[in-house]
Amino acid sequence: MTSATTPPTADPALAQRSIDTLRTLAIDGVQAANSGHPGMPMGCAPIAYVLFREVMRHDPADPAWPGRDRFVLSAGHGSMLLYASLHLSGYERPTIDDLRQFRQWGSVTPGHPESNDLAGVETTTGPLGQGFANGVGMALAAERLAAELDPEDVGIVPQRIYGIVSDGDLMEGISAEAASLAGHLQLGRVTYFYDDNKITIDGGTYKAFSEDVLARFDAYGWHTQRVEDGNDLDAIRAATEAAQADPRPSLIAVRTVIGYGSPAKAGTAGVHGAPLGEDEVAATKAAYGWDHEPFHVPSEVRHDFDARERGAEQRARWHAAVATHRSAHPELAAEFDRRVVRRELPDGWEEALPTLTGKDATRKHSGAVINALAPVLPELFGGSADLAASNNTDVEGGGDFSASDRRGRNVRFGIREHAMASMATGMALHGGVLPYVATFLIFTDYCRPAIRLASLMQEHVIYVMTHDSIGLGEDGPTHQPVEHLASLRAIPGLTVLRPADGHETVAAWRQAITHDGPSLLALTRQGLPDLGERPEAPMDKGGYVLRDVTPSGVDEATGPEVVLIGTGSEVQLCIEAAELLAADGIAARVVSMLAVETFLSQDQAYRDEVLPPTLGARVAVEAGVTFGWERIVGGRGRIVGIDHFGASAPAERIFEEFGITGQAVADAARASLSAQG
Ligand SMILES: Cc1ncc(C[n+]2csc(CCOP(=O)(O)OP(=O)(O)O)c2C)c(N)n1
Ligand SMILES: [Mg+2]
Repeated sequence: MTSATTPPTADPALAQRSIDTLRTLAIDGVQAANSGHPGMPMGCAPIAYVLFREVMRHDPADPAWPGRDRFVLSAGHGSMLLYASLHLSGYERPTIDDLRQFRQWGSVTPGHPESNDLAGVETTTGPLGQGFANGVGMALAAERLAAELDPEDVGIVPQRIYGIVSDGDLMEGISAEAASLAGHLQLGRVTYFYDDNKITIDGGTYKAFSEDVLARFDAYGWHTQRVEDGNDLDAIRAATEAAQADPRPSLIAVRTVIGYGSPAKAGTAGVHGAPLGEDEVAATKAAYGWDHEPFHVPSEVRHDFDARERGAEQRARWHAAVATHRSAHPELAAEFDRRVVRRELPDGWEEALPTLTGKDATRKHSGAVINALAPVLPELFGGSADLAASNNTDVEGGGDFSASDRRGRNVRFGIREHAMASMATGMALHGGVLPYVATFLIFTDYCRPAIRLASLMQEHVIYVMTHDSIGLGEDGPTHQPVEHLASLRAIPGLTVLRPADGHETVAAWRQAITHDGPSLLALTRQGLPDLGERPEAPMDKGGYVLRDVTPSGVDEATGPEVVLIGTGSEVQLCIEAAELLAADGIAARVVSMLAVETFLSQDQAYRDEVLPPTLGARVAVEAGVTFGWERIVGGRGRIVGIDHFGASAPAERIFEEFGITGQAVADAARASLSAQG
């Protein structure tokens, strides 16, 4: 794993002008937008210069080249630093006009970097700490991929992960989780520069942050260094080289000055997140010896910074390594091509999907799916936050991924849900692996910021969340999710799947694997009955008619009078209720709503077929808050749910006490029928 570095420019004055160009572009972008964060780019410009100009292997002509180094701006508020660096490196976008459009409607230069807007932005950042953990996930994916597909280290996975992290990033708990795991797993591809400027929004870090950060990272098993002067390019270069040479992940604390160069504002919180103002812009540019119109890029700076020629060479070297690898290991090369270059699933993988019958917990069915798919989908790579046996996520016989075994299939994330979820996003962004991560559904609260960002980015992550209701029983209300399904469904772009038996669990996994976005599986602890063989295709529509139950003596063609809609463990209650109703001569339809979002995205005709508009009598049942089900049941409908916390007792008793029963569903159906106009 070598990092080709480009020699520094021979003229230190030119390097200085390049750095000042980064600074002035950031100043001008923020000034033009009349909002944004100039201070961090002004302080960190030398770090970005050394990284983009000398250290990183990247090619502006092919920003997604798989062997490139990844740059993560964890302190996403410093977005103009990234945009200016990409521009000066020679990326097609952002253009100078794009920089002028900073933070404007429809621009590729939004307030915080968004990975889907602009090539070269490796991940969407802004919520502090997330980028830190994303980068650790990228390194994890790279390690596994290299061990799996490049056993002789020919160099087809040479990438390293560089990042800039701020005080805020290192105060956030998620970075502690991710750093702890990165140290434990010795993810030496990670090199983070800590923007040690001793300032946050509320003022000096002395107010709230006084630990010895490097001692903390030493204790995590990181290689740590200090650069005393953030403008000392040679010191930054030397620290980078030392970081590359060390097998541990690296943190380089660089003593910087926020708003460097601003006579009135440097070193103060005032320059963190507000334009300098015209007078101070002028004073700052004078201090740099900069006498140009806004957004000016001197031609010699363009030439100095331009990464295209060396990027093309670096990429050519990578292609040569890929060719060497291909002749030595054609099968591994084909696999690399499929997973990393084409990013496709293997032909025929679906044939490995099992048929799961019989009564069992959906978490167990899910474990069976994972193990059936593991041999045919080697990219499926993940694990649990210390609940593997409960979540049923282990690939049996797959071994553990560890510092000494990079081929291990199961990741032991430890009790670090937040970092786990964020690392999964990084793994997906990296490519070549299809990450799945697991914990109890209740602890999606600990994952939520990362799930939200994965949804914003539409990254392909599978969350396996078990123990999905009061049905987990004795552990009680601290462990029983109530509001979680509703709150997860409220996240745009996240598909929440709650299968009702083995057949639906298989369908849910198939959908999660084929859907190029995040999916969350909500699975039971308790056993659920097999609802019978049935075609799979309707399950893909999210909600479908499971059964129409017609009372004896009634013509089937008459159709149902009431629709009972359930998810997961409550679908069986709908069937029970339908039978009770049938005994009273009422025809009921049972709809299984495997994924509400997917159902709602179907065309009107299909939705009307499942839920005929003429049928106002409807009941939805789910062992969680009723919030959101109004959308499905409408004004005359009834909702059977739990709008309060759970309780500690055997599961059956809790369902009974809280009125989540077939009888309650049948009663609600009668109430809905009589409420009809
Ligand atoms: C999780 C999260 N909390 C709060 C914020 C709002 N915020 C943006 S930057 C920042 C802290 C600024 O301090 P630092 O990270 O040191 O950046 P600097 O001011 O040095 O650029 C805060 C609180 C955020 N972006 N993310
Ligand atoms: Mg700071």
